[in-house]
Amino acid sequence: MSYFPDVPQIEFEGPESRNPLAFKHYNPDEMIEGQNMKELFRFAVCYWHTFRGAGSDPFGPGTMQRPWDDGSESIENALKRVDVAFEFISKLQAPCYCFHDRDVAPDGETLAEAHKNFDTVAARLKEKQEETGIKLLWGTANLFSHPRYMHGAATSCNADVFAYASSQVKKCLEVTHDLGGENYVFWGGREGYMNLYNTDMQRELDHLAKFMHMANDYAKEIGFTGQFLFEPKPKEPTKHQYDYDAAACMNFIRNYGLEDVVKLNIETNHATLAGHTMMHELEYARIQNALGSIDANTGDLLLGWDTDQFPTDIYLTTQIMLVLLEQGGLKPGGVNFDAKVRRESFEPIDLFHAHIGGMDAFARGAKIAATIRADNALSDIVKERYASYDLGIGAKIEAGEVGLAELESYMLEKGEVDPNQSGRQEFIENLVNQYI
Ligand code: XLS
Ligand code: NI
Ligand code: NI
Repeated sequence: MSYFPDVPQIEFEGPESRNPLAFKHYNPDEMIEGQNMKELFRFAVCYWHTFRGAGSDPFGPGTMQRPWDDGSESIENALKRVDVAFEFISKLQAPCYCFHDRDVAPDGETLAEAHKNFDTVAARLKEKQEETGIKLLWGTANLFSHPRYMHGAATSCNADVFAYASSQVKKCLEVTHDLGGENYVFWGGREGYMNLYNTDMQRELDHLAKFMHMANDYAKEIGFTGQFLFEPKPKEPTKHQYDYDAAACMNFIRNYGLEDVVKLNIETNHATLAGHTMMHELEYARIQNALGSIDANTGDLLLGWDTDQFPTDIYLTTQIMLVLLEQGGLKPGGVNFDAKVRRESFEPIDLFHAHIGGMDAFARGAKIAATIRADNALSDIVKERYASYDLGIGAKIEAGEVGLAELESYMLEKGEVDPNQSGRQEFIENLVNQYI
């Protein structure tokens, strides 16, 4: 039984191909800086947007045609969706997938029933993983959709809600572990606040940290050695999200002694909502050994919210790959398409076009970034720019050999600084354009 009978296995056909159902640049076996593309990207398809996204928005209901889905919350429907998902992911040659507990399995009337539903579907996921070799990049719990999470989960003012969320995380860790998941993600959902008049920020942050420590303790108990990831996002749904950006997350992580436990899962559209570029967020995480994984998507320049579009911009993917190659890849993390097709792109085939385009955009970005790196085109410029710290007084500053007094004597004797040099931004932008 095939759910995509008209779609063949997607193969690499090269840049000259005009076949929309073929890769022009993503070639799983092609080597980039000593790794093949499959291992370099570890592409993942996300379950929530791709198999649960209905295309609804605040102005109207869903538009998606998903002929296999009866729209019900039945177990049968959920099990059928697993078959659809694995056919899709296999045909796409994506090695991994990601889910929330409530994407894959129906919620229950009680927590016990929800656990049972999750187990039933997880058994099918496991079978399909074994059959296809597709791996679970990460699991996570949905701690934001159900009305009980109106005030947040770990940061809710209601201790029972904290307990419920903890139970969901416990179960989701068990399932993620059982499915060989390589990471576990915390996206804050509603972990933030709308108004300080009714909020004890200190207590909420303490609770969030306790929550993560408990998850880590439990992971150790069950032998889950996957990487924990904290996913920054500045707004939506609350006004002040505690996980605003990479810097806010790192400060939280250090403040609460989580630096050996949690890395970051950086998402493009979240970076831009925070007023940063994706490259900034990635580099900020990387230099602190905290770049764990990425959620690949993009926002829209003219729309100010989390549109989660598929990334097709080669400048964006080139910038991302400059950082990822510098780190030598993301393993055990990967590139998860936390992206959804537009509401107007409602046919199943659009899911293929979207992912093929995203994978090709990353492959092209990687090739361009690797060439820039092979030529040392940017690294030489940066090195040269800081050369004054390689010798003389600069080297002494970096080595901690001088203080204010020594620097004052140095400057009194010298009188004036060496002349500054041009930053050459326009020249460098032109240079990058030559590689695109
Ligand atoms: C939402 C987040 C979410 C996380 C997983 O904006 O990106 O999809 O990746 O909970
Ligand atoms: Ni995400
Ligand atoms: Ni998002």
